[in-house]
Amino acid sequence: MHNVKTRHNWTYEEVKEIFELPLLELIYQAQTVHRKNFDPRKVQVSSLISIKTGGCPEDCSYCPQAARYQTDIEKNALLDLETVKSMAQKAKDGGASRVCLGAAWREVKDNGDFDNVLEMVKEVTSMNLEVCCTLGMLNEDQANKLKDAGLYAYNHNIDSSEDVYKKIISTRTYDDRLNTIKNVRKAKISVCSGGILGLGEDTTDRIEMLRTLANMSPHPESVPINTLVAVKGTPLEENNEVPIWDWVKAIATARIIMPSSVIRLSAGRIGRNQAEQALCFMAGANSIFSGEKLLTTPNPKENEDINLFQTLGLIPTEPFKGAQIGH
Ligand code: SAM
Ligand code: DTB
Ligand code: SF4
Repeated sequence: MHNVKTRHNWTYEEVKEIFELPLLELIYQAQTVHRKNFDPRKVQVSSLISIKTGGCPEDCSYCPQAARYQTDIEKNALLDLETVKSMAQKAKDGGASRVCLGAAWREVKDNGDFDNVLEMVKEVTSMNLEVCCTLGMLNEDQANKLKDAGLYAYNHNIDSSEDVYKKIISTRTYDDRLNTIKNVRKAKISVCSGGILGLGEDTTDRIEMLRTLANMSPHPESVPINTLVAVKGTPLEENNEVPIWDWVKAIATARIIMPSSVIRLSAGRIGRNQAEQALCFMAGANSIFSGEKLLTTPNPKENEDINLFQTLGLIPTEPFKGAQIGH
């Protein structure tokens, strides 16, 4: 049995040994670690708001928002403050403790749009909501400005192993990604970083991705584990749906090697039944994205999630009561 001591020096072999445990043993160990660190009934609920949709110059093969792929999404320029506030209020009324403002940008630029985002961060934070942003690459100065505006968390995923990353994105490097995460960390903003299953990776890549996250010091406070939402028009449109067992395995391994992080059952919940999602919670997931849309793709409807929480006896976490920064 793996104890709950937080470590940042995992070897590939150690993570592999956990990842390849017999599945029910893995779930049991993950649930045991989970209960030592968290209230097992509490699940943190985040809601995504796409503040700037589509037209992105990057070539991430999975992403419907990349300008170079012909996908059926509704593009828009940066939303105005009032629209964002009313969407945030709706998310709060629906039980969300965090809203994540997402922009289809390669990087933040020091311009009027960024000033408007800083204003959104201030206003939404004052509604007693945790605000997370995902805006692409950031330098140290921009991270500090977001922190000063009250930003609670910043999402920047490593997506997969470095090897797979090179195959799915050519317009930036894994090191660019890690560097932004460092800038966020330096600004004392809570880090949200995870990945996507179903990009064509093998088990080795999944283990490497989880090991890279677990060897960050401190661990990301929040770790979204997405499964690919295959979107027509993107290079990965024909990829197969990730089997639920693969999702459970990745979540359980993440739970054991990052015992105090919030593990988010992220994109890809739509079409998964209650029993499948319950297995993910048993394996240590303790966060979801709520709302009928992720950024551009569908997510379970509000009443389905209310029903899920009722059936499983889950309770949404209050704002600012999740994982503390720096473990
Ligand atoms: N442009 C910024 C960036 O790339 O960091 C922020 C927005 S981007 C859409 C945020 C994350 O969404 C990506 O890093 C990726 O992990 C995830 N994502 C995008 N498209 C996805 C898809 N089709 N299925 C699952 N996850 C996806
Ligand atoms: C994360 O890991 N997943 C979210 C959030 N962080 C920004 C995004 C999922 C996007 C899924 C595809 C879409 O809806 O466009
Ligand atoms: Fe752009 Fe982010 Fe989509 Fe990549 S994942 S194409 S950077 S919006």
